[in-house]
Amino acid sequence: MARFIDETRVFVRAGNGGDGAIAFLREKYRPFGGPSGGDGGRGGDVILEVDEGLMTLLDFKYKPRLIAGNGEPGRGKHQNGHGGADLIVRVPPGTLAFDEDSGELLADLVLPGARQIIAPGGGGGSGNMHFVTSTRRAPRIATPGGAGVQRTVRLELRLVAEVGLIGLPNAGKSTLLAAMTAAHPKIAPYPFTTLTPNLGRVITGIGEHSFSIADIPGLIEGAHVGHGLGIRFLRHLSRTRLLLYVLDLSGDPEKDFTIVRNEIGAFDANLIERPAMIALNKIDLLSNSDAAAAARTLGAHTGLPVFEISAMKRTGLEPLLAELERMLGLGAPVLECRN
Ligand SMILES: Nc1nc2c(ncn2[C@@H]2O[C@H](COP(=O)(O)OP(=O)(O)OP(=O)(O)O)[C@@H](O)[C@H]2O)c(=O)[nH]1
Ligand SMILES: [Mg+2]
Repeated sequence: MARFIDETRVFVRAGNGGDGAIAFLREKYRPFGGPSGGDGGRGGDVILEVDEGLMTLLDFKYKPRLIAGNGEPGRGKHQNGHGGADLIVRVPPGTLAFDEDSGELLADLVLPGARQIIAPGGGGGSGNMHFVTSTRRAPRIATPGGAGVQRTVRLELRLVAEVGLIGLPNAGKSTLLAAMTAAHPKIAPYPFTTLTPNLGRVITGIGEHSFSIADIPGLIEGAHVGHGLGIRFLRHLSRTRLLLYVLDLSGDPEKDFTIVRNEIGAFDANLIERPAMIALNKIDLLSNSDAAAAARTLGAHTGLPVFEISAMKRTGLEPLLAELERMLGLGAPVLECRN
């Protein structure tokens, strides 16, 4: 499996502009013709462009220097230099770019095909043909090309998903993702099976709508002070519109809810305000009446809608998906790939 990298640094350098030329026309019968030095070409830009097929910044580990082409100098006979080639760098949806030194946000790219220049190329210099005046017929003046911007850029990925799955390790988040989408995350009966986020897409209606779900590694008490895998993956919840708590009915779901809620609140208090609901999972392990009673208590305790499900047996998923869609404002759901 490809390694998931959601933060990295790259050095970027845009192209320098080409210098303007100093030249004079020397034609037969006109040995002292006018100034003819052309302009330098502008330097290429370094541009980020979203590629929907990418989900990690891993490529940049192997390609930490991104350099665009320099502009060519101007030439005689009024010829301008060619511009330097832009460097177009593909990044996953959800990529942010910051200037490492100033902290300035240079790009926040979400939609497929979205583009942003993160280092502009230098302008081309002017050739001497522009410096003629009535008193200065043969200027020996041209301007140099401008320097391209160079900077260290911190790239950060915040996955683009409408729904974020959160819960303790082993609650069944990855199982639920696999049940609702075509994703094939690793699932196993021990904590911290998921080490990096997984994304899946739920296709709804006749395929015209869809929304994506992020399954992030499980949280434990004290995650915000580094316990377990910590809270660094919680950044992937920042773009979600809705949080889905996955709680294991066979444990203590009320206590687990409180732990998870406290941890996400310690990371970012705004996350607590986000619309949320609960998938009370593993109902296959209890009798129907016990499950229903637990769901009622949990609903009263949390004030959130509670759905009784078995992600493993794929029961109770339709009402859950219908409510997710309703809250996201989409049409009726059709599950992708429910073998
Ligand atoms: N009986 C039962 N077991 C389930 C259900 N859903 C998940 N499991 C099991 O619970 C275990 C953990 O499931 P995962 O989907 O890996 O849990 P997770 O929340 O992704 O765990 P982490 O990745 O460690 O955070 C696996 O053995 C699953 O088969 C369910 O509805 N019923
Ligand atoms: Mg998992």
